[in-house]
Amino acid sequence: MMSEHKKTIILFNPMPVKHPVAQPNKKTTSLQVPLVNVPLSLLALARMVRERFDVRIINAVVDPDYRELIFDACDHALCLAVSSMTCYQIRDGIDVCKAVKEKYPDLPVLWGGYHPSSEPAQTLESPFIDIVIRGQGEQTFRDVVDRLAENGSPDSISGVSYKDGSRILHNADRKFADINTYPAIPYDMIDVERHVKGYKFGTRCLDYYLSQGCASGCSFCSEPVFCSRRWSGLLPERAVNEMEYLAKTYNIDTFMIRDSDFFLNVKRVKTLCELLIEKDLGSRLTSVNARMEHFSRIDDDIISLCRRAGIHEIFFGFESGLQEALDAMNKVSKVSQIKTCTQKCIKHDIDIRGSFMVGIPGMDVKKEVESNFNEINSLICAYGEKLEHLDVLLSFFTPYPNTQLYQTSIKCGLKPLETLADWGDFDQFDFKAPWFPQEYFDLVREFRAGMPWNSGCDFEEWRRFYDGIIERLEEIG
Ligand code: B12
Repeated sequence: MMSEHKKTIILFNPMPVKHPVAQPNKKTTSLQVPLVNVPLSLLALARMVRERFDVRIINAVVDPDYRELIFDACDHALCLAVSSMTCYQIRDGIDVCKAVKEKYPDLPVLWGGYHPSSEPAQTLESPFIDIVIRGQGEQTFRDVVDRLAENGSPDSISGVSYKDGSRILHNADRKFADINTYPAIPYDMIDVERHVKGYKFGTRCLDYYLSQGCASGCSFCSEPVFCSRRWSGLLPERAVNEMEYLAKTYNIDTFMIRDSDFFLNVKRVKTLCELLIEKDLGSRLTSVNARMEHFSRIDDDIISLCRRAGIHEIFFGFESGLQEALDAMNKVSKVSQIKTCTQKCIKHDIDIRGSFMVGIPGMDVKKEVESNFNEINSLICAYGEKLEHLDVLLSFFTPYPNTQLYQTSIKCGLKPLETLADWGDFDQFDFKAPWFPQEYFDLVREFRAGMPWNSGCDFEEWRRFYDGIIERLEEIG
C-alpha cells in the first residue's frame, strides 16, 4: 500500500537538554555524555505499527527543524506520540504539544516513557496530553493506535491512563513482556549515518540494547517504578545475529550497550560471549552496565571471556564511597566492592566508567563528601598514569518522581513538584538540595572540574590538586 493511503503516526523525541552540555573527555576523544543517540524508544514502538501506518520519526537531537517537521505531518495524522524522561524533554514536549493543540485541537496526543510512566495522573493534568502509556510501550501502543484508527476510546486497554471528560482514568497494568516476542529494532527507519558517533575505541559507534528492565530496587532510581523489578533479555543467538547484521550493514566498530542490568543472568552472558567470539565480529561493546555486587562475584574465567568477546568498557553505578549512603539507596552493595570490581577490570584490561553522587538526604554531608572524594581518589591512584582507561562521573543526587528517595527528600525540605511543567523546569544539572550546604556544593563542583577527564591534568598534578581540596574540606564547618 502507498504511504499516502495510510494514516500518519508522529513519533517525537524532544530535546533532553536546554543547551548542549556534552563535555569532551580530556583523556580520550569521546564526549562525556554523547547527546546523539539512536531514538531506541521510538524505534521500539515504530516496529509494531510500521506495516499499517505511515510512521514519522522525529528526533530533536538530530532534526533541528523538528517543530516544522511535526507540523508538516499533523494534517492527516492519527496521533502525536511523545517520549519523555524526567528532564528538559518535558518542557520541550509541553511547548510542542501546546502549539500542536492550538492548531489541531482534535489530534490525540500520547505520552510514554519513564516520566509519564512514573507520574501518569500528573502528566494527564496537562491540557495538552490525552493519553499516557505506562511501562513497556510496544503492545500497548499498538492497541491504542488501532483503537484510535477505529475512532474508539482506549478504555480497557491495559497499561493506559487517559482522560474521559474531566476525569482521569487508569486501566490495569500490563504484564511485563518478553522482549523476544517483538521484531528487531528497525534501524532502517532512521538515517543511521546521522546517529553513528565516535567513542573512545572507535569512530563508528551505535546504540544497541539487548535487555529491558532491572531486577534491583534502588531507592533513588526510576527503574523499579517503571518496571516493578522485572527484566527481560534477548536470547543470545538473536542478539548476536542482530549485532552481526548491524556491524556488517552499517560498518559499526563499537556498540554502546544501553541495558540497565546486563550481567543479571551470568549463564546468558557466557553464551552470548561464546557466540560473539565464534562470530568474530571485531566489534567492541562499551558502557556495558554492571552492578558492583554482581560483578565482584563473577569468576575470572567469565570476565576473561567477556573481554575476548569485545567488552572493553563497563559502566558501574558505584554511587557512593559512604556505606550509609549505599544503604539509604538500597544498593545492596558494599563500598569494598568498588575496589574488587576495579581490580578485576584492571586485571582483564577492561576500562571503567563509574558514577558517584553526593547529596543523599539524611547523610552527614561532611562524611559523605569526604568518603566520595577518597573513593574517587583511590580509583584514580589505581589507574595512575593510565587515566584514559577510567572515567568518573560525579553528580548531585536528583530526586525522580515516585521513587522512595523523592519521598525522603520531601521530608528533608524539598518543595514538592506539583505539575508536569514543574518537572520540566526543574534544574537537574547540579541540583542543589536544600539540605546540602552551599560551601560543600561549591567544593564538590571544584573537585569535579579538577578531575583529570575534565581538567586534562596528569596524575602528579592531580595528587597536588587533591591534597589542596582535602585541606579545604577539613576547614569547612
Ligand atoms: C539512552 C539513554 C539516554 C540518552 C537519550 C535517550 C532519549 N530518549 O533521548 C541520553 C544519554 C541523552 C540520556 C540522558 C539522560 N538520561 Co537517560 N537513559 C538512557 C538509557 C540508558 C537507555 C534508554 C533507551 O533507549 N532504552 C531502550 C528503549 C527501547 O526503552 P525506553 O526508552 O524505556 O522505551 C520504552 C518505554 O519507556 C516506552 N516508551 C518510551 N517512550 C515512549 C513514548 C510513547 C509515546 C510510548 C507509547 C511509549 C514509550 O516504550 C518503549 C519500548 O518498551 C536509559 C536506561 C535504560 N536502560 O532504559 C536511561 C534513562 C532513561 N535516563 C535517565 C535519566 C534520568 C537521564 C537524564 C535525565 C539524567 C542523567 N543524568 O542521566 C539525562 C538527561 C539530561 C542529560 N544529562 O543529558 C533515567 C530516566 C529516569 C526518569 N525518571 O526519567 C534512565 C531510566 C536511567 C536510570 N535508570 O536512571 N539518556
